[in-house]
Amino acid sequence: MNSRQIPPGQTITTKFPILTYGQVPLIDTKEWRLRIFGLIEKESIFTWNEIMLLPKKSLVRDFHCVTQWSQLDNLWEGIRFRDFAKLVQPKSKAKFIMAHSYGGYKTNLPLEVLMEDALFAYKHNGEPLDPKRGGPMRLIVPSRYGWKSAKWICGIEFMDQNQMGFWEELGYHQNGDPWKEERFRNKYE
Ligand SMILES: Nc1nc2c(c(=O)[nH]1)N[C@H]1C(S)=C(S)[C@@H](COP(=O)(O)O)O[C@H]1N2
Ligand SMILES: [Mo]
Repeated sequence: MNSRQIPPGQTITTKFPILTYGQVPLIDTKEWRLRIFGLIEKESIFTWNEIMLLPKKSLVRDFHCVTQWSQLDNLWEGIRFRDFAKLVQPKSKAKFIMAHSYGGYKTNLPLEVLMEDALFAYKHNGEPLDPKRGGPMRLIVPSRYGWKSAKWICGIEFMDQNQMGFWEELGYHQNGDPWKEERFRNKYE
């Protein structure tokens, strides 16, 4: 028996689940770009070498997919969103972000959630992030369901109002906190 606390309705998996809508894009780090736009002081486009100049941070966290599997103790290495935000300076009006991915996937979150412990991750369990798992770079938002952790990240848009991403438009929750079981959006929200 594992006595570890996991969120309600979840089951621990020891497999290596991959959940992707559409095809896996293959992006060379030489071609990779991260576009920062919307309500920030300076719109900018980061190259791989530029983002790699920022401080690095390792994080061990459980990963919870809304389809009810949880994967324990993932070791991620990346750049903290918080450190990144210092550089791009969101305007005070910016309250939400849309994470954009290569391939067109997108997902929205309150800015303050990303400021907690979100990472731009490029390593998983000590290895460069596999393309299937979002390499070369993905977002990891440990406090939310997995769909908020956008793989193949290519853009962050800062917004004053919440807008819906891919799964959110299909009825999934705006916030997606697994401990509150925020799986689906209330019809009237
Ligand atoms: N770009 C993109 N990011 C994505 C997805 C996707 O389909 N496309 N799936 C999400 C979902 S539902 C989950 S649970 C996790 C799965 O991450 P994994 O494949 O590393 O297990 O990625 C999330 N990020
Ligand atoms: Mo998921």
